[in-house]
Amino acid sequence: MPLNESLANGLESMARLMDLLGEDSFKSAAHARAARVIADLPGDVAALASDRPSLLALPGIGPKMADKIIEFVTTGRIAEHEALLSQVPPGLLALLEVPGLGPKTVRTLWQQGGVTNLTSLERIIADGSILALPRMGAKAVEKIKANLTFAKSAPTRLWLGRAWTLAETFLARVRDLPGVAQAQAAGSLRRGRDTVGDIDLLVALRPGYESSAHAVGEAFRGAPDVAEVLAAGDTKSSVRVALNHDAGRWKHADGAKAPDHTVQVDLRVVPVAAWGAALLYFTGSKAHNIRLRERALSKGLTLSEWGLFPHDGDATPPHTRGITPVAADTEAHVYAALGLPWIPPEAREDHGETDMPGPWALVDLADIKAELHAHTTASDGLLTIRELAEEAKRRGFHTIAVTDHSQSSSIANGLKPDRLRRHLDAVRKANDEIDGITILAGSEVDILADGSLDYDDELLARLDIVVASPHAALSQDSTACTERLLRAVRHPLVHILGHPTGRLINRRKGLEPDMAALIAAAKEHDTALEINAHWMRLDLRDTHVRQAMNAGCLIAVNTDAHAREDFDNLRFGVMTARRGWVTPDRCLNTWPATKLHAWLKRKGR
Ligand code: DGT
Ligand code: CA
Ligand code: CA
Ligand code: ZN
Repeated sequence: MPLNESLANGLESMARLMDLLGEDSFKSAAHARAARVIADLPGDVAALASDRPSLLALPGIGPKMADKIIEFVTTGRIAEHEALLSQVPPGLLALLEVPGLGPKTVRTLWQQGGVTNLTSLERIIADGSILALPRMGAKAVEKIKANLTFAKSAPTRLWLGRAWTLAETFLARVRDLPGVAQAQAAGSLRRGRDTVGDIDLLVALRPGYESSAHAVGEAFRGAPDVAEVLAAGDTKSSVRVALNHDAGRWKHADGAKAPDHTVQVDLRVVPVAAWGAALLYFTGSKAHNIRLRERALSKGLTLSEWGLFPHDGDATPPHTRGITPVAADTEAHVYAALGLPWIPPEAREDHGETDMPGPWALVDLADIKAELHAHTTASDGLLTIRELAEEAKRRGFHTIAVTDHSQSSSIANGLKPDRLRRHLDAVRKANDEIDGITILAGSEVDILADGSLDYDDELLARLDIVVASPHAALSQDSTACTERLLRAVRHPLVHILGHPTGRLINRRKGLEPDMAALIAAAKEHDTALEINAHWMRLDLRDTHVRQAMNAGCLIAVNTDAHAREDFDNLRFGVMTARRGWVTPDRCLNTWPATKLHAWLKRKGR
């Protein structure tokens, strides 16, 4: 829904600009909130805008906001937004993208230090004049410097979640064309890597439809946002796509329409008879492919993207000589002919997967029956307890945990103890009233810098579930953060360690604890480690998940839902779990309700 998205971006941008201009923080917060409400609308905002009362019925939309929304829908712009933009140097907005630079700091740098862009910021750091500004001690400046370096060296690999959505829009354009038997993503996207270098798509045509390749290529290259066509053959196309900045919940809308990221999308069109071999080849990884080719040779066979053929020593490729392949149509057939079970794409990294006897039974999206980390309007979520529960039920879950933020997370409207007590009552009441799902009363409690928790034990003991997560002090050194996280993992009332490192992909590194120590403690104290499924987080990351699996730990895959569509991120968490070879028995979210609830009750008691 592009109109909703551009309106939400516009309102979010207005909030940012107001912060930069030092305007009333309630006003800016109202715009940020309205942006999220619009972004979360299930329907088209244009329809709503023609009916003012229904617009006013939305949470957080007052008469003035309604006017702005109507203005945008009818004229495509908001005059106030443009007025705000004209007051702020455009280069300043890019500064907000630097991790650790909030609107307040950027405002000080601008108003008092004359900074208008990255270059002038670097200049006042280099000549030391930044130190004369308020709250700019040597330590704070060091941190800005480090973040600037990080921001500039940030890899251009694209987030898994963004790549997935983009791939879907391309696939949808070709999937239903005549003769198309298969259309699927391959490459690192199919393997579920947390970021992708480019997007590889594969289409198979039915026999007799070879000429359809032309139409497929045209539809592919005609996709919206294609900035450049790099290759335009019938069986091979390549384009460059311009992406507008959208970091979801961490979006720093910059108002500007200029894209800040481009990504290449490759398309191959193959005959359906070679689908399996082609999909296998283009899924990779390269290292996995090489392993399979070696295995083929050792069996007197040769493997290519065209199929698995007898190795006859002829240098001309067998598929061009009309030789019948031993296997080519499905991946399973190719693997079987190599004496292997079908290997899940997420495990194809040459990390020992070809030594496994199989069959593989990794955790699957359909296995997930519980969400154990979610926020409501009580803190920074968009859904009420009831809405959250209904959404979870609709998704087929037997359990949803309400885990709003704790008191120290003040920007996320964390709950003070007395407010938490009342919230717990409300959750328990909702649980009594709503059938078909268990609503757990919990908290996402902050792990403070010293490893203590943000509520006392008496209060924590009243909760059905405690997810303990680090949110602040994320540049702590490795020794300090290991101690900090260990304290939380050992705490008898903690069930799950939430997003353990606090990293935001392409944004901030997060903590770098001694993972082996953390994993050993998690195993010893029966504390589950979370894979936060948001594609900006994917934290734990795949390699740590594999370590945790090897050590016998329990894993939780949670979406950390703040809005309805956040539940869709679950697949990215599951892919990360599969990359760590997580089996359903070790993933809390797949357990039957009775087993899960018993485990939660047993812990710490
Ligand atoms: P990326 O795009 O950097 O995130 O990683 P991939 O794995 O998607 O790599 P990409 O896009 O270069 O190639 C897609 C797949 O095609 C790759 O996973 C395996 C296959 N492939 C590409 N080049 C080679 C090659 O030189 N040898 C072999 N065996 N396979 C290759
Ligand atoms: Ca790729
Ligand atoms: Ca590629
Ligand atoms: Zn959190």
